[in-house]
Order: sequence, then structure tokens, then C-alpha cells
Amino acid sequence: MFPSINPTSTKAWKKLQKHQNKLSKTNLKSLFAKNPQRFNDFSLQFEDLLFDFSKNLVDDKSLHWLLKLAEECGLESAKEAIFSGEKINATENRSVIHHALRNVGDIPIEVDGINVMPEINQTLAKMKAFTQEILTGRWKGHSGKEITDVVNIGIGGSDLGPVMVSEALKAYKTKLNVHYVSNVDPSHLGETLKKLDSDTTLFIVASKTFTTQETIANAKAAKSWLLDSAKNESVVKKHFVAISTNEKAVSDFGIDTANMFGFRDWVGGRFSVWSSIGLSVCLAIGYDNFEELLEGAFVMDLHFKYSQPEKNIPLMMALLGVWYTNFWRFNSHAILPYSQYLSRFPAYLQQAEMESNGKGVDRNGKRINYATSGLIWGEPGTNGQHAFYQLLHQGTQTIPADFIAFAESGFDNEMNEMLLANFFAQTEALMVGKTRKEAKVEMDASGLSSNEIKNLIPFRVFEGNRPTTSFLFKKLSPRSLGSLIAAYEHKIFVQGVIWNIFSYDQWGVELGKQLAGKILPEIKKCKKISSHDSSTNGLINGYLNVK
Ligand code: G6Q
Repeated sequence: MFPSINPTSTKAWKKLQKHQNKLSKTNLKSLFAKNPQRFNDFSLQFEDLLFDFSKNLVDDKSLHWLLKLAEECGLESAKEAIFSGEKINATENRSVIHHALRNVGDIPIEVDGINVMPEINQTLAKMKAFTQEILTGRWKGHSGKEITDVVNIGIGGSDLGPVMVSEALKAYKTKLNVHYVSNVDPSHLGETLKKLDSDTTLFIVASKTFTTQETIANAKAAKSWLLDSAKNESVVKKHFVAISTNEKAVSDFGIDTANMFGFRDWVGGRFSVWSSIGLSVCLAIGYDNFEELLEGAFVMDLHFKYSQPEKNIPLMMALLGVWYTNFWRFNSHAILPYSQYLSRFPAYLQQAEMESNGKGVDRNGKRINYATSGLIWGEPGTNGQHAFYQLLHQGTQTIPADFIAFAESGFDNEMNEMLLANFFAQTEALMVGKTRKEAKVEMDASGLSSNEIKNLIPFRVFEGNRPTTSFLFKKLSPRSLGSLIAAYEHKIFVQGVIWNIFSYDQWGVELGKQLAGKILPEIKKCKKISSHDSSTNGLINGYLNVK
């Protein structure tokens, strides 16, 4: 296991504290003025991705010490540990090798002395064959009709990845309509089923554990819906398949285990889109495109594994995050894709980053006294511009943001250029702002009186100096998306190493589940409750009164 190091005890941490103090006295505009080569010095190219981090509050010295920080925190041995299958998810005694799922180079990766690649390749072959069965119409529903609609029932990691990727790659859509149901709110399944015909609908129950309350409740309701029209339990095998690690529970549910797609406990839910959890993606975009998604992630894995630190995109992403979180005390980070296709990407990253690195105890079980993951949030541009960008530009908090765009759209070029003009303009505006002088010249030109100018000027000034990172891809394709997701995964890993936390467990989601399990039988009894705090009692009793 790689060493557990308190990052605040490193030499680099102290240097960075001092340096931040110095750098806070300058601003982005002067950093650009000082170095005409700044864009060249602080941007990287990877395949068709131009990664521009020059509009960040960094200089050579900050990068030097941030790289040293990663080194002092044992990043190299941590990388060795994750890629070689060591059980770095120590609180669950598991390896963390989701990268094996996209190891298209087929390099052997061992867990407990066994190469996992043959099993992964077998599962991929099964997914491919199944996708072909459905897409060619060889697989028939109980009344002999072809499948037209697929409903993936899953939640959290068994939903967010597949739904995000299917949405992002809609341009590659097959003839199937793929729907996603996650919420135990009955309206989610109910509204989805309203549009569907049970003869032509296939359900994928996606649950690593196959015990998740919401998923099992939705799957049972879907089964009743099917049986309402089909009236015969034997039809279940034609309309239900499962993705799980729990064969017994799948079989107990009534799903033929021949139609079960497995994966292993070394895949965390939020990193499972690459596994058989991606079956709905295969059906949504076709198997070949799913394979390209894997390839895109694979090449990013190689880039992360082997590129020099100064040229390593995920490493830079991680270091910038640590720099802002721990040294500038910026506690939120916006994800702003200039692509409607990526509308679910911020939500996906919310889980990936916050569930992984939203931790307050270090790898020795000790409470930590430095910040870890801040809030991750966002919406596609330009919609966000007409909503919350006000705060980004003139609010009291500085919120570093990732801007993501694609040069080609596949649709109207004129509109796409409008979108891109906004993408370029926003990062520029956030950086340069608008001085009093500039605001005054502008208002003079618009014919305002000097009194009006005097009153309005404080509101028309933009301080600027708000950091952004731009990701400009040529095209949104399965390959580029795979690389983008994998880059964020590696960012999360690096940050977890520096923060000295366990990134791959999620104990924080347990307490609420336990309490819900206790409350459900209580509300079923329909009797006044007094066993909780007065607020919870009051709410439950309020519900019982109106029920
Ligand atoms: C992700 C989490 C969590 C998980 C869901 C669904 O990393 O573990 O979001 O994916 O709770 O779990 P199941 O797949 O077991 O239903």
C-alpha cells in the first residue's frame, strides 16, 4: 500500500501557502501581460483535445510546488498501486480497477493472482452478442414482436453514467428508444411506462448488489406491469435482463441467469459505466460505438499513466483543484459544457467527485483539518449564462469553472458558431472583467448623463480575475467522451491521494438508508409517531394526517 501522508506536513504545502499569498496580490491580466507565451506555456494538446489552463491563477512556481506536492504525497506509488490491482479501497478490502474494463490493449491485470482480462472480454462478447440479438430483431418479446424500447432500472452509479453517456451520444442513436428510471418516486416509472407497450419493452435491472431498495421496488413494479398484460410468469425471461454481481438475488427475482451480465466488486458503482452496467449504452448507440468509448478512456489511461507530470492533463486538473480548494479556499467548482448533449455531465461528475472525495477522515481514520472536495455543479452553456452566471461574474465568491466545448456540431454551423462565440467570450469576460474606466466610456457612448453614470458605475464594473479551464474538442464522439470521463476519473484519484483519503468507498450514504428502513414500517402502521426528534415526528405525523 502506498504511504499515508498528511499533505499539510509536506514542504510543498508550506511553499504553496506562501506562494498563494504572493500570487493573490497579482491578477490574471498581469500574468498574461508578463508572459506573452502564457497560452503556449499553459495549454496542452491530447489527440483532438486542446486543454487550456492558462486562465488559471497559476505561474511556473505554483505549478512547480503543486507537482512537488503530488510527489511528496506519494502519487507515483499510488499510481503503481491502483494500476497493479492493489486493494486500495481498504475500508471495503477491494481493488479499484475500473480501468481494466477499457484495457483494450488486453495487458494482463491481476487481482488475487488471477488475470481479470479473460472474464472482462467474455462479458464484452456477451454484451456484443446480446446487443446484436436485440438490434437485429432476432430477440422477440412474448408476443413475437421485436423490442423497440429499453428501460434501464438502476440508481446512482447504475444510472448516472449510462444516462449521461446515452444522452451525450444521442447523435449515434440506434433504432431503440432507451429510457432510464432511477427514482423510487412512482411517477418516474409511471410516466415512462405510459408511453410504452409491454410486448415490445425490455427491462434491464442494473444493480451491482441487487438489494438497492429503489431499484428493486421499480423492478417489481415493472414486472407487475408486464404481467398485467402478459398474465404468465414465463414471459419475464423475454422482457427482463439483469446486470449484477449477485446471481442468487437475480434468480430469486425471476430473471433467467443466462440473461445476467456480471461484473466484479472491484468496480465502484460510480465508475461502472465501462462494465456491463453500460449495456443500455450499447443498446442506445450500438456496440461498436461503446467500444470506441472504451478506447477513448483507454488512451486517456495511457496518457495519465505515462505522460510527464507537466504534460499530464488529469494531473493538472487535479492540482488546480487542490490549489483552489486548499490554498485559495474556493469551495465550489462549476462544470459548464457548451453542448446540450452534455446536459447530464455535471450531475454525473457531482457523484463521481463528491461521493469519492467528500470525506473528512484520512486513511488512518483520523479527522482531517484541511478541505477536501468542494461542491461540483453546473448546467450547459448558454442556458447557464441566462441564469447563474451573474454570480460567477459579480458574486462575492470566486468559483473556478471548467468550460467544455466541441468545434463541430453536426447541425447548423451558424448557430454552432454562436455557441462557440459565447464559450470563448465567457472565459475572456471572467478573466478580464471590466474596469471603471471601461464601464464609463461605454456608458458615455450610450448617452447616459454624468449623474446616471455616477450612480450606475459600481454595478457595471466586473472585477474579473475569475479562473477558468477550457476543454476544446474537435467533435463529441464516443472516443472523445471516453477520454473526457477518464480524465475526470484520474483527477479524482490524484486528489484523493493528495488529500490522503479513501476515494472509493461511500459510507456517507448509509445512514439515511438505514433511517429510511426504520421509518418505512413506522409509517405503514399509520399510528402517531413519537420515537424521533420533534421535527421528524412532526413531519411524519403531518404526513399521516393528510394520508
Ligand atoms: C456509487 C455508489 C452508488 C451505487 C448505487 C446503486 O459508487 O456505490 O451510487 O451505484 O447505490 O447501487 P446498486 O448498483 O448496488 O444498486
